[in-house]
Amino acid sequence: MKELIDLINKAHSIVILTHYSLDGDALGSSLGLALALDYIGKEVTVFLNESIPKSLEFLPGRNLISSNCDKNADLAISLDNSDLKRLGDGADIYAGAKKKINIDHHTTNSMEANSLWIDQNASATGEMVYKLIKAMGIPVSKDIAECLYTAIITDTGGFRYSNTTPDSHIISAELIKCGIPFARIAKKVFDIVSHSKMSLLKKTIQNLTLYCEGKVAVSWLLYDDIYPVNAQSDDYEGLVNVGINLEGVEVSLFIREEEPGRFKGSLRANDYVDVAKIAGKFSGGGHIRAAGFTAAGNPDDIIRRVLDEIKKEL
Ligand SMILES: [Mn+2]
Repeated sequence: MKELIDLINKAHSIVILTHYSLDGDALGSSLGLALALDYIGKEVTVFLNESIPKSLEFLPGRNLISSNCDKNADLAISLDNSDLKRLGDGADIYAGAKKKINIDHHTTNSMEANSLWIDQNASATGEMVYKLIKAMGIPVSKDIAECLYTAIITDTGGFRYSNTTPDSHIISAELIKCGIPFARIAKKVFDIVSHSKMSLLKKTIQNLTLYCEGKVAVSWLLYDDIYPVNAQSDDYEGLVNVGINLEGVEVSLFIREEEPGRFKGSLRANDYVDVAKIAGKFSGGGHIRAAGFTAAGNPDDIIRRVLDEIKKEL
């Protein structure tokens, strides 16, 4: 911690970087730290080269975001990112900075830095940023608290995932004391559904079909379902869960036609099936209970081929 603070104190221009395909922890921890460093007079920017998901548009500190950052900053701080490639266009900015700090909670991390702080027990990078801000003696404003609270609730699924710790709750309690509208934040992050997502959900539920005595749920969206509703990438998030959360289901398969004839598949399992192995048969991959793949051709054929592999693993 002393080493980190020393590097920060010596720097004037600081660029904060995080992984692409932004999530609540990536953006929340980045904006929370940026607001804190801005408060103590640093020239700080958060590098982003993608649009902010609608569910996170409410986060404060967006004036500190830029897609055009100093390539020779005094200090680059990488947050919530385990791999240089996942910084996307930010990789050059990280490489060009005079000093580098890497703060993350992933189990594997291949980032090089002058100072590393990896805590696999932290539920979110936002938790670590909270500890850093406190250690630096910077007051946690309501805006900072909103950012860090969002980071923690998104990475813990609202304190429901197994990565939740007493610290996640203790820090969140401190953040709530700052007067943040926590119920409104949770609603924005977890509950509000866009009109296009609602259309996709309706169709996903309509198409849901059960196999293997109800142990396997399959659903799909065709290009003609997706194209007219003008869906954004985060509108697809969680559609595979419609099947996996149905009572009695062990494996859920969801495919969507990204472009005519090209499908993206998601697989989820509840307790015992290794879906990474199944995805591997289609040149995909992932984790044992959550995996994905891509496939080309006719949807009935793709579903039949994946079902054959699922049956072998059930
Ligand atoms: Mn995270």
